[in-house]
Amino acid sequence: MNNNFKKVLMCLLGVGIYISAVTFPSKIYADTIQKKISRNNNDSFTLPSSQGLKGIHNVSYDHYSLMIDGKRIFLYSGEFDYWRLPSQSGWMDVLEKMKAAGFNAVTIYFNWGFHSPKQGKYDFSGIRDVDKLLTMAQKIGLYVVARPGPYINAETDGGGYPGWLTTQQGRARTASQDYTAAYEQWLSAIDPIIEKHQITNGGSVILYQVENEYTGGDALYMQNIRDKARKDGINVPTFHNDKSGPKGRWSSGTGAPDMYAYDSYPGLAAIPSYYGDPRKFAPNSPVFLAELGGGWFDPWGGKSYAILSKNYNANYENVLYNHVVSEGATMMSIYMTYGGTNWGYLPFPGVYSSYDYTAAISESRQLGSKYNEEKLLATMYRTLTPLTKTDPLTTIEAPSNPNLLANAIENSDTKTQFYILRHSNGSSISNDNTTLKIQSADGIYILPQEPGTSININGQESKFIVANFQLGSEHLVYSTSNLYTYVTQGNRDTAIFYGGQESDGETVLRYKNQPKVTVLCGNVKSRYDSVSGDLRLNYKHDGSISRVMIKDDNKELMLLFTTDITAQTFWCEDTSIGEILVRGPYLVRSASIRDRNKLELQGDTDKASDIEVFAPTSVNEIKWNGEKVKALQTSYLSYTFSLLSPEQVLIPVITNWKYSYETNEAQSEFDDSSWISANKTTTNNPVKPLTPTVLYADDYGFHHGVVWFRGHFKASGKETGIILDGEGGTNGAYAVWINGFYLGASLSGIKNFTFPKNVLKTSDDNVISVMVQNMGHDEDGGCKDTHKSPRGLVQASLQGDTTSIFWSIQGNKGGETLIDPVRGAMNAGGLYGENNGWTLPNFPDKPWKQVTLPDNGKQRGVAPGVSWYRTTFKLNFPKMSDVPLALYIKDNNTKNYRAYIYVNGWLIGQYINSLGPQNLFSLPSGVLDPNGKNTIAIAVWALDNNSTGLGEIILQKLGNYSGGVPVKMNDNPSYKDVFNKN
Ligand code: IPT
Repeated sequence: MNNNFKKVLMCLLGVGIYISAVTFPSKIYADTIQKKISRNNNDSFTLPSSQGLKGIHNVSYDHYSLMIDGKRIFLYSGEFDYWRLPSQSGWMDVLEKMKAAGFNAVTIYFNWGFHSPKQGKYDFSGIRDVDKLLTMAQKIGLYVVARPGPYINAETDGGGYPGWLTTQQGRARTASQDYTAAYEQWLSAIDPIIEKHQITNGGSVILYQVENEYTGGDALYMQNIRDKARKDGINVPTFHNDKSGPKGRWSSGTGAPDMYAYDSYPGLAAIPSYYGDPRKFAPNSPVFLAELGGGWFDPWGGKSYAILSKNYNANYENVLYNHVVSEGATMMSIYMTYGGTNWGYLPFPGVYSSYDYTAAISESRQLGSKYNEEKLLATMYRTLTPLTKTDPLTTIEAPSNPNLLANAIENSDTKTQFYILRHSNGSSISNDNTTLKIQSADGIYILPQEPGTSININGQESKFIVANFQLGSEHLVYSTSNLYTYVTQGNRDTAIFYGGQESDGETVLRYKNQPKVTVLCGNVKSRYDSVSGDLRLNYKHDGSISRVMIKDDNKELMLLFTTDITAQTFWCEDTSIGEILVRGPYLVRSASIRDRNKLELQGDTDKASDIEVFAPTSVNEIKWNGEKVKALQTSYLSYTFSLLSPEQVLIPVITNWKYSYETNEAQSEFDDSSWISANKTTTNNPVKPLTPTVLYADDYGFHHGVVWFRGHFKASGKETGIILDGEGGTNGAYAVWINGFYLGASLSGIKNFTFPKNVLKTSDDNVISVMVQNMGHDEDGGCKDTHKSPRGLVQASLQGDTTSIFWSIQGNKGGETLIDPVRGAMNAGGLYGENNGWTLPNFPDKPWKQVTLPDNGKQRGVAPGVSWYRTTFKLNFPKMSDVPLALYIKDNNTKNYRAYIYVNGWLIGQYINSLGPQNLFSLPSGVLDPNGKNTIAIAVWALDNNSTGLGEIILQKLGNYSGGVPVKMNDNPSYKDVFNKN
């Protein structure tokens, strides 16, 4: 073992460990509890605790911050939209992970279309049970920022509007009569649920958003949503989300909600300096980012989230968020914090099934570097309570290095100062050293004082320098390290400071009398100046943890200096006896105290892990996930124990595929007599059809997935072809047959299809079959009714003669009256297989043909159109494990086919082989049974002769964690249940 490594190890484990299964006299630190409730700095406090939120509270705000019961909070929220995770246990997992990272709130869009298959019908059951979701958030201890629209945007079908709303005459997002009646109906359904969960009624909802990025001019519309909310009992503050930077829309006058808020997605462009601007036109609101970019979405044919995450990375977040705070923001919500999956027909045409967004918590609920970074930031913002009441500090001198920029803010009561340093070009990755002059109540200093050292900004990062701050019982003059957090246990405070690998650190504290400084571990120089009372510590940040104990009278301060990466291995958990620190595991979900001195930790591990716990010395037993551990006490006054690596799991190879062709609708003998006659001659749609009757799917109650048209005509014999305009939205496609003969396919738009010789039956019935794929409804971001862009056929004219065609239409079985309400509107498409239960568990596929994958359809003589592949596989994962799985489609992208992937009857992904980029589909547990039989059904739509068949299908393990949230399976109706077969 080399010496350096030995040192690191010793520093991590503590020298002179004395072994004892923890049993020592239990002292009760009652005073600790009192102290925790109000951190001694100002009047802020850190509700909600991990013990959940209880009681009735009120919400107010001023120019500086939001207040709960008059106490200021820094709102660090994250967007999590439940409808992109069809699993209640998944919700629990995501919310616990947010709480564990230090988020104190969750922001939720409520999606109207997700709950309403039909006008007047609203469903809040199962995966739509938002009452349960809000109860979960409260129990976990998260405030909720509620955003029920009615319009939400969010890259989802119609921007959150239900399909049936596209048939209205009145313009959406205005005060038009029919639209008003419709959205009031939605609010009457959702508001009472939100109302009940308001913090003012004993829940945890603290804010309510009115509309979303409304750039239309209808003030009465905006006013009415707010009035309606008030009528429905919403009494927490309302706000709006102004579009793309602080433009001041709806900050005052008719239609203005209580507070002003806006969104900002600077992306990779220069970081704007507008964050404090709302103070000019909304002087009574705190600086509130209702959405602050935590990544970005990827379109069909896009780069892929793997590539995007290289740019929207942890460093990007570090620089952007600290900058936003440096301009006075005290309320922010990171969009997205968990993006999830556009399962079913949730996406608008611009996005594919994964909505990972490069968010802190990945689509498969996994944690990586962005999560870890956000944990550092969220915890710091919460720890630095004086951040909740600051004004800009305008007297600041520029840093000595001109490549760098410093912003400063100061608390107007405590005079605590925050200097935020970064490269003036936010995405610069150069290494720069500087000094910085500061002037606080403690004096004037040039940082750092230690000769030969400097403040290092290495690469894309920022420094958050705190000065004149009450750190527990002690006074921090300043530190050039970032403060992660501190905890108070009895008469001891423990604080963690960090900086980049090998960067210089200087921390100065003030003591009346020279304290006793003991460097327990690492290389830390200390010097005391008896004139100023300054105790200055100098060190370098490295991967080991330098530990310094400072004793003064009977107070102790333990300082831990380390790197950002090592700091990220710490978890800060609130318990009834104060906050504790846990270092080492992949995740600590929660900590609690039982019987006064027994510590119970809940968490996840991804490998064998050495754990260190900083807890009050009263603790005499530690349990990890319910199991007592052998804890040792270290010479650093902490406890250590080890956890084993997760059990290995076996992932089955998927075989035994069954195959069947469908596309029955294309055959001339197909009986379409039960179909709806497409005979409407008028439509409210602003786009007027070029056909004698209306051929818009939505006008006939078919809002999602594929619709089929069959057009009958008596041929004169002169017809030479047909011009069609099939509209499924961007990236949509349609396919055409005449009398069962395949004419070809086209992307959304106009195409001329020529009839080959001898397919027409003169003076007889001929049938044109058209299959149109709906990629979802457009959003209505511009308030132009664009969600009404037609889906279906806009034009259909025979060439060569003026022969009339009589059309009928078929979409998802039952239309707005769902045959499978459990899985809901977003799971209901109109393929033959979808309408006949081929997607469902236990569908009798015995008679189907056996095939192996990859399947070369052409070799087998398969015609273009739709084929299905079905199989089952079993899983049997260990108890208390979380093994995220994904389904990988492996094929070359030259083939022109599209696929719908069903798992246990849930459409978990749409695939376009020629477009990509997605070929890995996350399988949410709850949909997937980790301990049972699972059914896969894949519909493959080949758009040409050479593209039939399917590539390889591989089940992939994305991770293996011990811990997790026990999976509660969704209601999962089988073929028999849905089709009443027995
Ligand atoms: C902002 C929307 O409010 C949100 O719903 C979502 O669409 C997000 O953008 C992008 O993912 S729109 C803003 C970027 C103009």
